[in-house]
Amino acid sequence: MEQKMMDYLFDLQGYLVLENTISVEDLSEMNQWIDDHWEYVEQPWLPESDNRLRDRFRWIGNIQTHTYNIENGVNFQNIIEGGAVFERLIDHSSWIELMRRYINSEVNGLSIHENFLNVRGQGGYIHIHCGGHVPLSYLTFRQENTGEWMVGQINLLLALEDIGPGDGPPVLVPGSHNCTEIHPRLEANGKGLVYDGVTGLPAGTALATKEIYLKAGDAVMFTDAITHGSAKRVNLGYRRAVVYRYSPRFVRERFNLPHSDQLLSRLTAAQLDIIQPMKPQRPPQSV
Ligand SMILES: O=C(O)CCC(=O)C(=O)O
Ligand SMILES: [Fe+2]
Repeated sequence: MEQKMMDYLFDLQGYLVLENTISVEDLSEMNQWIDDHWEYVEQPWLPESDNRLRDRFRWIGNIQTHTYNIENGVNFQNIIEGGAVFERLIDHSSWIELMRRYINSEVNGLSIHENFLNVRGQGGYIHIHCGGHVPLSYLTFRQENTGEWMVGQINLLLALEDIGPGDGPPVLVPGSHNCTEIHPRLEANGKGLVYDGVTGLPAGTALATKEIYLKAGDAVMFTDAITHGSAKRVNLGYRRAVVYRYSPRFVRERFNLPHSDQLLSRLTAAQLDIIQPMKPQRPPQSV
């Protein structure tokens, strides 16, 4: 699609669907990674105890089995530690120039706020969250005075298998990044919420949401300012997706998970600039 058309649609809707973004080899390699780690899908967390869920997350090297809420399924956080195929996604040519353009990386630099692989079984979903009403620092979209791009976070959700009706697709409220009215499900006692922790309902049943269907290898990129979540997965089996969130370099990593020396030594200079945008500074070693 022509750049001008993409700009118009991204501005208007707050999201773009990118088709066929990655090779079939990369797709099957990522699916193979999931198959190889299936025991973590079946038993993502350490046995129940008095500990909070976050104390029960497991580790595969530097990758953490995480969830925001148990119904979201398992997030393999820090999946860039999972091998070359996940490293390639950091600055993949199918989307990196769009990220740079809309985040305005010439001024803001570029970083990844969070990267994970999500596997979600039957009954799983995400509650509705975000929207134009939320005063969260990285939910910017444009510079107010000049109108230049200044998107504070763009999520890239890549489907590793087809995601259709009943598969628990992501849902978005098109245009809601520009909406000042509070989405009805995000209003409690006259105040706007960031996240619907009140109703416990899947986002797919909320007003004005649109299900986004993706073929394996397609991706949806959306401003985190848009009101979104996912529909409940009613079909058997599991939804497989990868999420990388791009932000200005001033936005710190969400969970501060470790980068191994091996990973850092393998990354290209361009990838390293994204993963470690603020290089650690140390005084010179005294002898
Ligand atoms: O899992 C989904 O479909 C939605 C994910 C989501 O809310 C996000 O990536 O910010
Ligand atoms: Fe989200």
